[in-house]
Amino acid sequence: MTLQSPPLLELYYFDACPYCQRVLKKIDQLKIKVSYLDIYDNTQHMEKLLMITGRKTVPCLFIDGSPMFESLDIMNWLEKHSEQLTKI
Ligand SMILES: N[C@@H](CCC(=O)N[C@@H](CS)C(=O)NCC(=O)O)C(=O)O
Repeated sequence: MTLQSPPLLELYYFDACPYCQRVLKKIDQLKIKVSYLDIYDNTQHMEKLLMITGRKTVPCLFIDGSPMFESLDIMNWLEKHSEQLTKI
């Protein structure tokens, strides 16, 4: 995937999820700007995740509105596109 402009990144997650933690660590390492949506901190986030994807599974990274599941896929995608992403 070639990115035309830096995409909006939104991560649905919760703290106690180990798969989320490894994605959070990768985001931190790469210093990528991401919006965080904790699904237990705010039930509206979980409802939105369920409404859009039909699933409650996290981590889920929305890339310009398109959901990506699987922590390893998300980490690989972030790594691959890191240079084109907005940094903090
Ligand atoms: N293989 C997935 C596992 C993700 C997973 O099992 N997440 C748990 C939380 S730790 C979850 O969301 N379970 C609830 C569900 O799938 O509905 C990954 O690596 O992302």
